[in-house]
Amino acid sequence: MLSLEKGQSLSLTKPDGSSIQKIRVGLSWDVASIGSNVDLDLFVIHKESKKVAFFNDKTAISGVKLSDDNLTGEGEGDDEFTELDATKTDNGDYYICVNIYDAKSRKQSFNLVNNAKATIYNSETNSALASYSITEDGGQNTGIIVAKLKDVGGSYEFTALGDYIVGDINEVAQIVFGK
Ligand SMILES: [Ca+2]
Repeated sequence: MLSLEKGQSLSLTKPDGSSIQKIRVGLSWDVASIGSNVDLDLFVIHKESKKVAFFNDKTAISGVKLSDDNLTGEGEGDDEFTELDATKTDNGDYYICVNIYDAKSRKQSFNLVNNAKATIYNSETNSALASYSITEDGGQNTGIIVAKLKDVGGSYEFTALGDYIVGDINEVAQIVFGK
């Protein structure tokens, strides 16, 4: 499987060059803390429409689905994922983000989280296309803008970002809207 570096882009096409219309991006992480759980939440922002799909409003963006909310990061494989359907999404930039739930009052940050990794799949065939490991130390940050999926008209281009930020979902959304 292809391993992407920060900033690297990939056109999501089949070997014959045709576009893959259904894409899944899964996120896995290990929690390093002893004691209280760290609840990471995957969410998706569509920059152009300023819509945000998150655990409390999973269907906010047409063509974007979210998995069930994993509260602890326990379990094998992807802990949370999103699926995008290029026949239903609009052109523009979809940002895949992750945030620590209630980080401020729980006094948690990404220094408690290890081995954050995004995997991109062809959702039609359930085959993994590429992965992106976020290797930097997360320090006191509470969120990551993991990647951008650009809908270029019926197909997607993936860009690995891995930008750490401090803020809750609303604050992350404001940062993305300003990009
Ligand atoms: Ca969660």
